[in-house]
Amino acid sequence: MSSYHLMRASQLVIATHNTNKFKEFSNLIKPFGIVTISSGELKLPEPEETANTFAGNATIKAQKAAYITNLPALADDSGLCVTAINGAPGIYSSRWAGSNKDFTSAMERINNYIKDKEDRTAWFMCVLCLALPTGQTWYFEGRIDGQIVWPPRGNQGHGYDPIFQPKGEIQTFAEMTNSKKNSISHRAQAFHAFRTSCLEEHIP
Ligand code: ITT
Repeated sequence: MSSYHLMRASQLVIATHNTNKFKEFSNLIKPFGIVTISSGELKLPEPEETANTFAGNATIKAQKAAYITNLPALADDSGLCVTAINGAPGIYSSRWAGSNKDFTSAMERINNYIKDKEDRTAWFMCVLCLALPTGQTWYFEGRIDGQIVWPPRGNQGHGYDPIFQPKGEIQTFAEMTNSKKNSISHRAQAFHAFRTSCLEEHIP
C-alpha cells in the first residue's frame, strides 16, 4: 500500500520501553511537530519478542501498541551484529544484558568471543515498523558498519555504544555527542527513510 502521512500535531506512540531509544526518537521527531508518547509512559505491557527477525519483532511491538491505544505506533527493533560470531547478539542484543540490563557483562561477553579473532567488524541494525490500529504496517531500515573496540570508550549513549566505532570515525558511539550519533546511526538512517515517506516535509 502507498505511504502513510502523519500530519503536524498528530499523536504517535513510540512503542518502546527503552527510555534511551525514546529520547533518540523524540529528538529526531520533535522538529516535525508530532506529539510522541512512549509505551513505557502509557504503561503498556511489554510484549514478548517471539519472532526471529528484527522486522518480525518490530511488528509485534508496533501492532500491539497501535491496537491497544487506537493510535499509530512506531516500533524499533535493533541490535549489534558481530561478524566473527555469526551476527550475534543480533536480535538478542537486549537479552544478552539480562533482566538487569547489565551491558558491562554483555560487552565483556562479546569481547571474550572475539578477543583472539582477527575480524572485529560489526554492524548495528535497526528496523522500524509503523503500524495502524487496523493492523497495516510499513517498514524502514538502517544499518551502520564499524568495528568492535576494547576496552570500552566513552560514557554518552547507551547499550553497546562504548565498544562500537563506526567505519571512518575515530570515536565510539559513546564518545560522540548525541547530535553526531543521531546524524549517522542505524536508527537515524531508518528514521530518515520513515521521515521521507511519512512526515511533512517542511520544518518550522
Ligand atoms: P524495546 O524492545 O522496548 O524497544 P529494547 O531495549 O528491548 O527495548 P530491542 O529489543 O530492540 O530493544 O533491543 C535492542 C538492543 O540493541 C538494545 O537494548 C541495545 O542493547 C542494543 N542497541 C540498539 N540500538 C543501540 C544503540 O543505538 N546503541 C547501543 N546499543 C543499541
